[in-house]
Amino acid sequence: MGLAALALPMAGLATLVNASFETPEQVMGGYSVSGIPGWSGGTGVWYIPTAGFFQTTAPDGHQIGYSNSNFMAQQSTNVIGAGVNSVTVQAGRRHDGFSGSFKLNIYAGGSVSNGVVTGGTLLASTPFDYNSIPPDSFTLVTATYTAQAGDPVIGQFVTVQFQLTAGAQMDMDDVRIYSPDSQRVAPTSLTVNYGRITSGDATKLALDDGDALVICKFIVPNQTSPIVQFAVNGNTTFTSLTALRFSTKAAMVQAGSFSHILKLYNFATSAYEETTTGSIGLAYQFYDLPATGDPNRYLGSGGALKSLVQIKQNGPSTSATPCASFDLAVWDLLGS
Ligand SMILES: [Ca+2]
Repeated sequence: MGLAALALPMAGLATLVNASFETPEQVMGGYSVSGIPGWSGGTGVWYIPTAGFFQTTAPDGHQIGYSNSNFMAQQSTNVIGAGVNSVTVQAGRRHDGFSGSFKLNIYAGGSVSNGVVTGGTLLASTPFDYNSIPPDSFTLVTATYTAQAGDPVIGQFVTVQFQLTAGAQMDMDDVRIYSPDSQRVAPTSLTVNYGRITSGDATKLALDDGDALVICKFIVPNQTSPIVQFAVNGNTTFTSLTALRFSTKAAMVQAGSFSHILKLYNFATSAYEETTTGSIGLAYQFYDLPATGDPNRYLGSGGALKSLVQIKQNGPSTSATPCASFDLAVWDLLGS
């Protein structure tokens, strides 16, 4: 697969605050009721499943957002660009009768208060009817606006709104914005430092499609060393970045106690920095490492990008040579 095929200008970076509703962190089955950080007009976040109320896991992370209000909104730092602009959300239906239907609205600009958008331009509105999906499930809802060159909304901030249209409660997760100033870049190559590839190659990391790269423990130099470590390299056509996030979707193949670690490569200092560590088990999870500060230190000459993925073993496993599956490893960028 060539470089051009791996740069997917349609895909994007959620530049919304708390787009996956993981803040504030709840205990399993727990929920908050006093607003959602980042969101105007929302009610709370909820760590599902909860027996009798929502009997499935969150589409992304552990928690979903829910609102018992008529409106919920947030203005992003994405701007409308010439071309295709879209917003997606995982819209959910609860187990019980307290579900609701809503519209996903995209505005250009405006100001947000109590979930209501004032002064903006409504660009797209897609209805979600909770009766269209089974209880305890989610479905992807997309609203799209195509801006032609010279469109006066170009350059205005993308504002996302959820508008209750029927029933009691809006339930959602994983809000994403795709705009022409954003780019998703998949690795063009990878270098395995620890572990041995048993299936797949760098091309398996481009899409969240269940077709994974599998790397197993092999020769480990010492007990503190990761059992799996690989660097991924990619290239963007952007020459300047305003935001960067490296994400993976990964799972262990065998049971045990393991950590999943991501690091970003600073081309200015020739060293890895910024790390996120999470636990990794048998179920696929998404892991995100957003850059802090000026992301241009992570942009090398010719648009080079480099990040590191590690698996550490923290205790016994059912296998002497445990394996990890990596379905996705991508950089989401905002820039030009
Ligand atoms: Ca979530």
